[in-house]
Parts: sequence; C-alpha cells; structure tokens
Amino acid sequence: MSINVLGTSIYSPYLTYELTLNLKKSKMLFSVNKNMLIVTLLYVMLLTINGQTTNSSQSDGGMKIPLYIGGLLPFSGGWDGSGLVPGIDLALKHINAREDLLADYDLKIVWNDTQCSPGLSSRVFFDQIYREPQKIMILGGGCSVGSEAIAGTAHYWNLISLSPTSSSPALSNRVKYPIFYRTYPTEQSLNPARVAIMKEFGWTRVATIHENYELFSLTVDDLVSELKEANITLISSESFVDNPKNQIESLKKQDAKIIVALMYADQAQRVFCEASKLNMTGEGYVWMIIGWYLNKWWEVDFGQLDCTKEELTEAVGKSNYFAIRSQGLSSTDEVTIGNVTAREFDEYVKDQLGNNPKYSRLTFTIEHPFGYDAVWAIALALNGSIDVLKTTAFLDGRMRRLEDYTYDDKEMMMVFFESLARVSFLGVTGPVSFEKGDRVGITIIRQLREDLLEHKIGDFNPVDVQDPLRWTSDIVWPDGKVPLDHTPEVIITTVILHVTVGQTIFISMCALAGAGILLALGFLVFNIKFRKQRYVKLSSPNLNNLIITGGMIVYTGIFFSGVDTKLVSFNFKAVCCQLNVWALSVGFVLSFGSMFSKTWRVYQVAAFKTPKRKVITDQLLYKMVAVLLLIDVGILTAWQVIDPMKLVVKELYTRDDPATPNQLISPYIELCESDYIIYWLLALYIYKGILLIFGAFLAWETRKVTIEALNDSKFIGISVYNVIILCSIGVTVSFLIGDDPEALYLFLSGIIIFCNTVTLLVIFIPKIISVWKYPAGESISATNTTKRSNISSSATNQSVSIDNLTEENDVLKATVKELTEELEVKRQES
Ligand code: ABU
Repeated sequence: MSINVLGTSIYSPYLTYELTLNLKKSKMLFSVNKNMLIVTLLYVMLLTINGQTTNSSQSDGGMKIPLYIGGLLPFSGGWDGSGLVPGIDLALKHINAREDLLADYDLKIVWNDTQCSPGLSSRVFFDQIYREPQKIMILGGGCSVGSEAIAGTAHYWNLISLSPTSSSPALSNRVKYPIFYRTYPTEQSLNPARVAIMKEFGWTRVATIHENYELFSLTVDDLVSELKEANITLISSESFVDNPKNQIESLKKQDAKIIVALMYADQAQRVFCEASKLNMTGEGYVWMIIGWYLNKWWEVDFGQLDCTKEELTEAVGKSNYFAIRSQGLSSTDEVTIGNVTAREFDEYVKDQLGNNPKYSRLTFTIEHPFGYDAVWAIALALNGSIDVLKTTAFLDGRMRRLEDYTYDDKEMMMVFFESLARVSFLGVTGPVSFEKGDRVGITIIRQLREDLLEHKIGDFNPVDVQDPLRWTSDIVWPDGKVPLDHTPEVIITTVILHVTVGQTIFISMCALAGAGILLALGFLVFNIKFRKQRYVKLSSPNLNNLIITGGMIVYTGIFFSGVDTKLVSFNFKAVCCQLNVWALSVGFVLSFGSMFSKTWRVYQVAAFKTPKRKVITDQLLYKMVAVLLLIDVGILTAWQVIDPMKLVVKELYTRDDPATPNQLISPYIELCESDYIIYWLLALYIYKGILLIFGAFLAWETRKVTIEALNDSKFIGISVYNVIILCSIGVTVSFLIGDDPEALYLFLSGIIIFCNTVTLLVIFIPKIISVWKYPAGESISATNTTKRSNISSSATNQSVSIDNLTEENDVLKATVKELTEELEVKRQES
C-alpha cells in the first residue's frame, strides 16, 4: 500500500485545543479499516499531547512543500460553521492524494474561530498574517460580517479570501472587496423565491424586519424592488441592532401578518421571544426566516434572552414559518471532482461528526458541502497558477513558484486571482465557477412542523422560467386555511333584545297566584258558611272577609307585574304598572288592617278592664279599616296625580352573542318608573311599617288572651314576621338583580305569594280545623272550661295572676254580651 501523508492543522487560541492530524492515504477513501483508524487516532493523541505540529510529510518521491491556507470560520455565534471542517479536511485529503494536482505540494489549513464577529474576524486575520507560516490564501470568513472585515483588509496584503458560505450582497462590491470570491449564492438571490411564495398565496401586504447588517439590509433593499415589481405592498420595514421589541410592536400595530425576518439566529431568538409576547407567533401569522440556521436553532444558548428556553420553544413551535435557503448539497448522483458523489460526501460528513472523536465538538450544518468545494476551488486555482508562474515575466525578472508567494507580491496575487476566475468544476454543491459573478442556484423552501423539524415543502429554480416554484410536499396550515395578509374586516351586527319575563315563568307564577285566589275564595266560602258557628263568629267573620279580599287583591298584582309588551300594548302595560302598586298596597292594607283592627278589639277588651267599657262593634272596626285604606289610597292617588308612573325603556350593556360570531346583543328592559318613585315608595313603606309595628304591638299585648277564637296574636306574629323578613330581603335583592326582569319577577312574586298564602293559611286553617272538630261550636266553652280549670288549677298551684283571670272574665263577658245581642236579633227575626 502506497503511503501518502495528509497533514491538516486545526489551531485556534479561542478553541483551547490544538489538533494535528496525519492520515495515511488509502486506496479506497471510505474503506479506512478499523485498526488503521485506531492507530491513527493514537498517533493524533500522541502528537496533541506533545504539542507537536507536523507541517510536512514524506511523499512517495520525497519531501512535499507545504502550502498553508488560513482558515477563518465561526465555530460559534450567530451562525456556527464548525460543521464544515470534516468536509474541508476531506477535500484536503482528496487534493493531497492527487498526483496530477499540486503534485509537489502538501496543502494545509490553519484554523481560527471568528465567532461570527466582525471585530474578532479582523483580530484573527491579523494573527494569521503576522504568525508563521506564510498563508497563500484565506478560506473564510464564514459569516458575512466576518468576511466583510477580512476581505476589506486582506487585499492590502495581497491575500485572496474565498468564503465558502458568506451570502451578503455587499461582498459583490469589487471596489470594497476587490479580491474576494465565494462559493455561496447571495442572500438576495433568494428574494425571487420569497416573492413567488407571496404570489402563490395571494399575499399583497407584507412586512420585513432585519438585523442591522449589510447582509440583511441589502437583501431587504433588493426585496423592496422585487415586491414593487410584483405589486405587493410593503407595509413596514423594520430594522434593529440588538433589541427588536419596539420593531415587533410596530409590526403588530400595523397589522403585519406576513413577515420576512432576516437576522442571525441569536437575534431570531429575540424576535420570536418578543413576537410571542404579542401573540404573533401563532395562527394568522406567517414568518419567512433564514434557512441556514442550525437545526433547532431556538435551543442554542446565545446568552441573555427575555424568554425561558421553554417559552421560546413553545413560541417557535406554534409559529408558522418558512425557512428559505440556497440548496447546498447537489441533488444529482454525478461523481464530483473529488471522485465522490454528493450523497456519499454527505453521509461521510454526518458519520464523521457523529462518530469521529476529533469532530465531537463540532456542530452539523446543512451548508457543509460549500466548504469542500471552496477548498477544491483554491487548490485548482493554485494548481492552475503553477504553469502561469513559470511563464510570467515578473517585474524583478525572477521566476516564481507557489512557495515564493509573500504578502508583498501583488503580481503573484494577480496570477492566483485570475486563475481562480478560470476555475470551473463539478463540486458537491453542483457546478462551481466564478466567471458569471455570484452563484445562482436552486432555493429550498422548508416549513416547521409540529415535530419541531423543518420539512422541505418545495423549491424554486430561477432557470425554469415557466414554472420556477415547485411544491414537493403539502403545506400544513395551523387551522387548515391559508392565512390572510391582514386581519379580516368583521361586520358586526347588533341585535336589539327585549329582555323580559319568560312565558313559562309568567304563566307558572300566574297559575300559583290563581291557585292562591282559589284558596282565598275557598276560605271566603267557609267563612260565610260558618259565620254563625261560634268559633268563626268569635273571630269576627266580617273582618275575616276583608282579610281574604285583601289577600285576593294582592294575588292579582302577580299578573300586573309580570305582563309585558309582548303580550299587551305598551299603554296597557303602563296601566299595569299602576295597577300593580295599587293591588299590592291596597290588598296589604285591607288584609293586615282588618287583621290588626280585630286584634285591636281584643286588645281593648284585654287591656282596659273597667266594667263600663265601651263595646267595640264590627262597624267601628270597618271604619278603622276604611281610615287605613283612605290613607293608603291618599298616598297612591297623590302619587298617580303628581308623579304618574310611566313605562320606560332602559338599555343594558351591549355584549357578544355567544351563539353567533360577530354579533352583538343590545338588551333592554322595560321599567315602571316615575320621577320621584323613591319618595313615594318610601312613604308607602313607612306607612306600612308603622302598621306592621302596630300589628306586632297588638299581637304582643294580646298574646295571653286564652280564647283561641279571639286571639290571633300568634298568627299575626307569624304574618308580620314573614312580611318584615321577606320584604327586607326582597328590597335588597331587587337592587342587586334589578336589571334581570325575569329573576326579579320570579323572586318578588315568590315572596308575595308565599307571604300572602302563609297569612291566609295561618289565620283560616285553625278555624277550619275547629269547625271540623266541633261543628256545633261547643269547643269554645269546652276549651275555655278546660283552660279555665287549668288556669284555676294553675292559679292555685302556681299563683297565676288575678289579672289573667280578670282578663278572661272580661272577654267572656263580652262574648256573653255579643251572644245576648245575637239572641235578641234572632228573637226579633223570629
Ligand atoms: N450562510 C451562513 C452564513 C451567512 C452569512 O453570514 O453570510
């Protein structure tokens, strides 16, 4: 096996390690056997430990002369080009193995890390030229910002720089960068693809945001022209240095939905972080970003960021972005200049990055094939210069060889420069030549999917004039629809809604009130039928009739308060407003006034025990009730005359219609109102309050009257208690649910029906039970006898006061008097 030694030196003060690799040539490039690899690695380690650098080695025929290329790539920073190294090493290996190419030379590379920084690129460039060995050409920079710094200076040292990956349109400027070459297409060459995508989806309103570097600003400048030609409106073009917050806010304000974002990966993280805070990374937004970022670029730690790693991953994950870049690896199966196909080369690099410990700290980049081709271009240019150098008449009259090159030798540089211009070969990125200015190749369009991987969905071939844009896979839109380039104009309709009491509720409450009226009628019939029965008679049946009538009137209020203009006319509803107040007020006074007046009679009998007491007849009690009614009617009449109640419409808050998108509901209610309603209500409440207090007083004072038929005190107590508690709750709740007519109606009607019914029941059920038990009325005397004997026995045994007995005596006397009168009447009738 013939042995040819390939030396590749990787050196960087910023990488903290130095590697020198000597690989023996094997006939089959990809069949380096395992043992040999182990021996080689051990050799590498040994040399590394000893800090040795082997710059030249023995060839078959004797010593080869080393030629050094200065390698300046970013191994970190906004774009990491370290993944190019295995391909570059392979290119050197292939070149040095060739006997027809640079036969007397051993091509080597000396590395420095530029960290994608313009300043550091200048610094390491000067390191390269001021340190031994002499460099014959520069391979780099990798980032445009670095290439601009290097190429802008290198020409003063007559040093040609060839960048494998720089895409800034600025680098095409031959005045600023007179001896710069690159194997990479410019970023602006992707603009036709960007515009084609916009046209494809009918987007005519787009915006851009870019980092403030020439690479991006010149690309945007070119894009502006292309957009104009395509009749696409650029609504905003934002640029930033290192904090895109304000620019993202501006895009949001301008309703930008389709956004071309051009920046290095570290700034792309900031852009997506800020955009996510404004909900601009989800549905409805399309981002067209740089396609040459590393895989999972959002996970790279670039330092300070306003989002956590998780937040950024979520923001990017839900974003809808297209990544657009130049095609790197050739898609053909042709054997390239290095006797390897593009696919074989790609597999080799991936394998090396995955399995070769030497490359363990390097990161894969999809652009790695450009490094391989760039080294080949340098080698071919140098090789092509050998013969030219032999035949060129130099000013000093001496001949030149490649190894004679120095930084002062402009003539040699010109030979290399022209030789490079003639280079033309098939590389792993496709045909490579520098004759026609910048390379123009196929553009690859990829889309981020749910699996957080960029999937190729199409390509753009500018050579295919008819149909340059080709979709190779379905595009996945988050909600299945192509996003719009603007927020859709929404026509909002407003529906006026009359909020009223539901029919079911109204009918139910009216039915309950109707049942209450029937119950009251039943009590009325009972009261009339058994008015002569002693128990009923003693309870003042005529006044009981008034109580029942009052109760029935109160029930009618349920209808008046619930009826609305869907059922009756507006005017009738206005009348119902009045009727409701009248019904409740008059019904209450009639009912409770009667109840209290007859209790007042009991109170008179019980409280004033003089023998010559005035007899209180029903007539007198009627008059009392009439007076109470008159006061009530007076207040109501004054209200109606001075400040009549009207039906007014009150508009409520407009709200979204949950059932219909883009529809608002503007609800209104109808209210019974008068200008000074609060004062009128206050007058009625005070009046009724006094009445209730009076009733409560009478109930308390008559609580010891032992004749059940006479004594309604505990029933009055229950009724008063009910009314006070429930009315207080009712008034409070009315304020809270005043704008919900149905709830208010349900609640207030419930309270009224309950109070009214309880009042009727507690007053009449004991009477019915008594009549049912003692139809002839003997119960009174029986009960009283029993009670009296009980009281007597109590008096004996427990010293019950004489007052009690006196009171009972008085009551019984009054009863005797009434019965006597009744007897007299009967006698006269007969
Ligand atoms: N193609 C990756 C590097 C981009 C640039 O800085 O030009």
